Amino acid sequence: MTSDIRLADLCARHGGTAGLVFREGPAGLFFADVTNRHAHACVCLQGAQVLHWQPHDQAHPVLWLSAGARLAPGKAIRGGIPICWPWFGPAAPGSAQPQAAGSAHGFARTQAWSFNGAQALADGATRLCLRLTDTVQTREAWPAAFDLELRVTIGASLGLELTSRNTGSAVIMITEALHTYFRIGDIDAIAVHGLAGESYFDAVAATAAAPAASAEPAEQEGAVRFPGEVDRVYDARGGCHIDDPLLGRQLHIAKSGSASTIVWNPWNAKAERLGDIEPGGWRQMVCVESGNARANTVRLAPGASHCLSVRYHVKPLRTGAA
Ligand code: TA6
Repeated sequence: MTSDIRLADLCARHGGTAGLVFREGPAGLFFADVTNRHAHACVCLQGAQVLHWQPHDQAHPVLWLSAGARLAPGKAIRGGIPICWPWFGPAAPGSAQPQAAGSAHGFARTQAWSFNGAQALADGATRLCLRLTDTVQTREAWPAAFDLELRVTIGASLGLELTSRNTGSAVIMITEALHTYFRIGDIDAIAVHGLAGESYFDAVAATAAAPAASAEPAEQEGAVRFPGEVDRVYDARGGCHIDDPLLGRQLHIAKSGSASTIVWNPWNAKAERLGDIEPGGWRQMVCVESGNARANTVRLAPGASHCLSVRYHVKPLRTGAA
């Protein structure tokens, strides 16, 4: 289907619902823009990736999108909410070899998802549904049959529900994460609360020290702060929140179906190596990701399904806290 027919088809079937407009970007990617009485949002159909969410009462977007993001077919987009699936990290659960270079965090975020519908909800929010099922290409990367659905609810809060279903005849094992980049005032000023006492894998310590350093989990003391690069996978089932005194807000993260919380900021050296973060851009972002990573593998029997869901909302922050 040529792109202009595809765009016309999307507009004909779903355009106009609940403030939804489709557009085609410069590199042929398709975007769904939503404006309702609560917020603006943008979702890229490649990867079903939420790129923007800004409630009307917020002076700044809640999600961070790199000014250096590569908006091109098959390229992972730096920012918003990438969907890491069916593996989080370099390799599929139980696989002997790391995946082919460039496929860290799985393939879902670089695949073209289908747009399955839009709904105007009674409270004025907009719900979008996108879907990805296995293809020859995905089966080459991961020999499994699956049906993956994302429901995005755009309102005064932002909700995502990622449902994985095993449509094959063999058990499948997945790891996953909603790899959310939050927009903050400055990395020096923020703190992440709600993870105190949780054990975590310190990926920075593991790469810097002997392999033994990666074996012993650490325990979080107090709030998470960012004196340098932080890359931690917490065993944590509860929510957390980010205190941002510079932007005067608290970003609240509620979740279900998730046994792992990942906290990441690349700091300057890694940001430069990544190559798609504008100079200094790393100072205005922090990743707090909800998923099931490392040992928290999700096992799906044939026909079984699993739902990972998050809900983000913003509250004012009294100055001086953090
Ligand atoms: O979630 C943290 C992390 O696993 C970091 O180790 C870093 O690799 C980040 O994800 C970004 O990964 P990406 O493949 O999107 O560049």
